[in-house]
Formats: sequence, structure tokens, C-alpha cells
Amino acid sequence: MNRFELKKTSKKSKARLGVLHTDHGDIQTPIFMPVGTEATVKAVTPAQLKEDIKAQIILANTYHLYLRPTTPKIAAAGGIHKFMSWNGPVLTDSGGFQVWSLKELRKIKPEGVEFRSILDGSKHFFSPASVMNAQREIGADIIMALDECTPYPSTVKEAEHSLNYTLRWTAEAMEWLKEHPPIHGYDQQFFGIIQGGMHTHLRKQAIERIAELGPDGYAMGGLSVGEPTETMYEIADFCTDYLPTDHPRYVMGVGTPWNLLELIGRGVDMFDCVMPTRNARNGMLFTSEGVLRYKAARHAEEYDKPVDPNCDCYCCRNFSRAYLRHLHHAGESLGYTLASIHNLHFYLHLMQEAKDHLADDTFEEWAKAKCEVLQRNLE
Ligand code: PRF
Ligand code: ZN
Repeated sequence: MNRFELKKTSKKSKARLGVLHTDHGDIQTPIFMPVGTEATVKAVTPAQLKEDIKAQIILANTYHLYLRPTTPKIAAAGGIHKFMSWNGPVLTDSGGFQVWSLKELRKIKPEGVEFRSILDGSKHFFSPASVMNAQREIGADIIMALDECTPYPSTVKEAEHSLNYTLRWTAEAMEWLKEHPPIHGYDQQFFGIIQGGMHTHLRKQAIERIAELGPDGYAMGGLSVGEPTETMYEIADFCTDYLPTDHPRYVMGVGTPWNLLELIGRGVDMFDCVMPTRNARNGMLFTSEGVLRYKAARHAEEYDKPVDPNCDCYCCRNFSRAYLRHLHHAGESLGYTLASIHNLHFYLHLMQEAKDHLADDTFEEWAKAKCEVLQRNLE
């Protein structure tokens, strides 16, 4: 059963409004998913995610949870929602990308990927079936196919070779899922991942082959891996021309606030990225007026100035730039929490604004002006 409802497609771009139904709640798209790799969105509590950030779905990683605490333990805890006390929707990435990123620590074979643990160097093997089993144990609402991310740059031959693994593994994963229903008593949707590097004929082939299998949603992988931003936009734009319109489209691991607006205009519905949380901890905040580096000395005496005067997040309602800078320099963990709340609230608020503008047919004009302002560097 297709649990995605396409509510509206813009007449002026490929931007879409939709609802993705899950057993842990509805997700209004376009949406950004905060990253909670280790079953925690770093430095923020589930209550803050829900109330202060208005997150509708979060992402976790099969690779990390498989190594620690191990997926049978999460199953024994009753699944990831109970384990981490987050009762909203969760998506788990397959581990394909994390294992691929290990470079010399992994070996890709037709049957799957052999890799060594980053924790203790022990040897492990991910097959399409074992990764589906791990995701059944974790119990996310949306689970991802095991894929091989194609490096950039890559020749047609290299990209084709890598794509063939992803296609084979996606078919094997879906076969396995048919025989092995969810174990936690609620539905799990399965998304396939489109690879093919920057070669459009391979991307098209990937879409055709994966669409034949009929997954619940489609992710575009292998983007934001070092290619020029324009190329990323072009490939996503190409893919959404061929992807089925009645299922969600998700670009994995992207990006800046302006990347999100550009990709929404090209027909993308879902995003995840470590950027808002990682940058918050490093002292880089996104604001309605541009990018702010709150560690800089010039903020030391801004006692009455919030991070963003136009933001109504918990951080901006209560704290000054001077205080945030102090917390950072004192190495206090509250600094990470407040900065993360602000950046995540900013991303989720931006997605809400995009939806509001899509609803009243003003998305394209608004997004164009917004993209320019967001990229400014605040002095
Ligand atoms: N595949 C998977 N996860 C990912 C990616 C991918 O290609 C990317 C690439 N930007 C981020 N996360 N499985
Ligand atoms: Zn704020």
C-alpha cells in the first residue's frame, strides 16, 4: 500500500507538497530529518526535538547501531522508538554509505561488503539480507536498501560496476523483506537508492530497474560527494524527471539551507544532513540574515542580541550571542545544546515556510530571494 499522498505540485517548478503516513505519525513534506546516528540527535533531548524543534522524523544509522549497542539489543529493548524514547517516525540508513566511507577498512564483493569495526577492528559482513534483518530489529518506520555509493569523479565503467551491485542488492533486499515481516508490530516502508554517479544514462537505468521492484520511496544517493553544486542540482533535476510522481523522493546527506530550497524546486521531498548539528557544535549558525560564527570576538559583548532576531526558538527567545560565545569558550555542553536547537529549528522552520509558500503559490519567488539572503556572511 502506498502511504504517500501527493497533495500538490507547483505550476511554476517541480516543487511538491505531500504527506507521508507512518505508524508513528504523519510527515508533511518537504521535510528535513535531523540526524541521530547513534540513536540520539547529538546534544538535544527527544522532548526538545518534538517541542522546540518540531522535528517530524529523525534519522539513525544501521552501521553504528549494529556495532553498538548491536541490533539484537535494540530489538530486545522493544525497538528504537522505545529504546531512545522518541515516539515519532524514524528512518534508518542502511550502512552502505558508512561502510563505503571506510575506504581501506572494507572490501566490496558481489554478495555484500566486508568491513572492520571502527570500534575494535573486528571483522564483519553486511549482505543485503543481513542489513534488512538489522533494520527489522532496529524497527525504524522507513528502512533503506544496501547500496554502494559511487565516488566522484568516476568513469562510466566504474559507475556502472558499482550501480550493478546496488541494483542486485536492492532486489535481494526486497525478496528477503517479503519472507520476513516486521517484528515490532508496525509497518516499515522500504526505500530504494538510485546511484549511477554523474552519468545520466546510468541514473535513468537505475530508476527504471528500481521502479520495476516497486519500493515505497526513492532516495538519490551518491550526491554531494565532491561534485560541483550545479552538477548535484542537475543530476537531482534529471532524476526527478524520471522518478514516479506518486512516491516520495529523498536526497541523502544534503545539505545547506539553500541547497534544500534549490532541490525542493527540482521535485525533492526529503532531506537529511549532519550539517545543522555538526556546524552548531563548531560555532556556525544559520540565520534569517545569513551565516553567523558565534565564536568570534565581536560577539563577546552582544548581551542583548539573540543569534537571530527573527527566530522564535528556545535559544533565541532566552539567550544572547555573548552568552552562547561564553559557553563555547568555557567548553560547556549547554552551548552545544542551544546552538543545535537553533540550527535544527532553523531548518525545520525553513521547511515549514517552504510548505506555506507552496500552499499559496509563492514558493519560487520566495525561495529565490531567500537563497540569496541565507548565503550572506554576517560580519
Ligand atoms: N547512500 C547511503 N547513504 C548516504 C548516501 C548514499 O549515497 C549519501 C551520499 N550523499 C549520504 N548518505 N546509503
Ligand atoms: Zn533561534
